[in-house]
Amino acid sequence: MPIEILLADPPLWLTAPLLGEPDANALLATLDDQLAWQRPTLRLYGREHPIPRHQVWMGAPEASYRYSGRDFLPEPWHPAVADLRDRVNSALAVAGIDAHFNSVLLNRYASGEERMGWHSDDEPELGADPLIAAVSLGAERPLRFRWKHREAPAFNVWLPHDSLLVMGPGVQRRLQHALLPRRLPGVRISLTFRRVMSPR
Ligand SMILES: O=C(O)CCC(=O)C(=O)O
Ligand SMILES: [Mn+2]
Repeated sequence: MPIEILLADPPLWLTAPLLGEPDANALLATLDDQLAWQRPTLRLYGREHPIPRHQVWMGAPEASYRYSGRDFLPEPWHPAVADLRDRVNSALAVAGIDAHFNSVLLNRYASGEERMGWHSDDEPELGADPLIAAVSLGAERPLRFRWKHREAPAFNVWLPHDSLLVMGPGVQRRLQHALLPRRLPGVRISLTFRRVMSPR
């Protein structure tokens, strides 16, 4: 698997292809068809707003997780997602990284209008300096990064079908990321693997 080093410090790596076209296409179709996609609402300035995408939180039974001010109990592992988790864990083990992901947030964007706003994945449950690995399937979209202290210009990372983006230690502390709306067609599903450190 060729690895493209986007940033050395903090480490930001992209690798593609991850599974190969036939397996990636089959996984996209399986997830699209078989998961119980949800569109929870968020309370903003006293009003409820449905999130601008669908999602499923999946993981080990004890890995409950707080995200955007809400508690989520994980869905049990879907076998196809558990297989992908094992592949991502072993891909990182080859690079000497002990990832042990025990949970994943799956996001489904029906089109380029659907999005995720600026944030860092820095919830306390993820530990001091989390490692996050994001698998992208379907429509290619840019993930935009900006430095919290504006020490360098913001930049885009285009995430092709069947790719793996590794956000290493320091990325969540020093940068934010967002999937901004774009006039692009096509369904995209991302899976952001995480390790919940202090399961409750
Ligand atoms: O869809 C993406 O690539 C971004 C998802 C993301 O940032 C997240 O799940 O925290
Ligand atoms: Mn994120």
